[in-house]
Amino acid sequence: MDILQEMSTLLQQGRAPKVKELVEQALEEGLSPKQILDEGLLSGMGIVGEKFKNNEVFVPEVLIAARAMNAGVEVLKPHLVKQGVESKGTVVLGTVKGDLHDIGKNLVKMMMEGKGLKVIDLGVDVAPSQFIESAKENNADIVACSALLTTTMGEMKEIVDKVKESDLSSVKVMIGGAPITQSYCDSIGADYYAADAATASDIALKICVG
Ligand code: B12
Repeated sequence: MDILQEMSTLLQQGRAPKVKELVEQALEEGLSPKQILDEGLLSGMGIVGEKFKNNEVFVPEVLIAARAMNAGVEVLKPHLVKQGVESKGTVVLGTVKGDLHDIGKNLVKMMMEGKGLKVIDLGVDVAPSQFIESAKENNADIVACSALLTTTMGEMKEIVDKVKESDLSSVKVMIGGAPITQSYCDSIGADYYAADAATASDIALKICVG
């Protein structure tokens, strides 16, 4: 089997040490870091994302595959920076104030990173002002907010209002989490809603690269 195809398969199986080894081997064989990233790691993560969206694999498999992806990316990182591969866009991501649920947010982060986006993860219990400050500091394309509680989802309206009030007119607000719906998204004037991490990363990439 071709080394990149093998890397993709092992990543889907979540075999982090093997993936790391193959990335090292591919670099030694002279493959370009970008080719390894696109055709080995991102291709594998893309397949996992599709399967997750179709309920063919579940949260544990995605987390394990993402760990394998991270192991491979760690080896590639210095080479990618050297080669000047730029990130495709910047997303400021967090779980809203009062809410400590982060499993879904972390999946969104992994899938977005898997698409080549830079994700600034503000963690959980993030106040609206923190989203705004970070978006300004990092020249973000997207502010992405997660909420799992009906009592905290109202925070998203404040974030949307604050983005509109500040000089961040080109920044899009994306929202998600179990209680969030498209109609809620429309009612608070947020730009995008996605029901799952794979769709969230597809939309984010489209926003950033057109
Ligand atoms: C795990 C869990 C916890 C864990 C959280 C651990 C952690 N590190 O996250 C713990 C035990 C800490 C917890 C605590 C609480 N929980 Co809780 N919890 C859950 C549970 C069982 C699973 C949530 C989860 O991780 N799902 C798996 C992930 C993968 O799914 P997800 O988050 O929905 O994310 C997906 C999508 O929504 C989307 N997505 C998520 N974020 C984003 C963001 C963007 C931008 C986009 C586009 C998409 C997107 O993509 C993800 C992947 O596809 C849910 C039940 C449920 N059905 O949701 C209850 C649930 C959310 N919890 C609930 C409650 C009540 C609480 C507590 C108040 C309980 C208590 N009395 O203390 C506390 C609140 C603590 C707090 N302040 O946040 C209720 C909420 C009810 C409501 N109507 O608001 C639920 C629904 C359980 C229930 N049926 O009662 N909880």
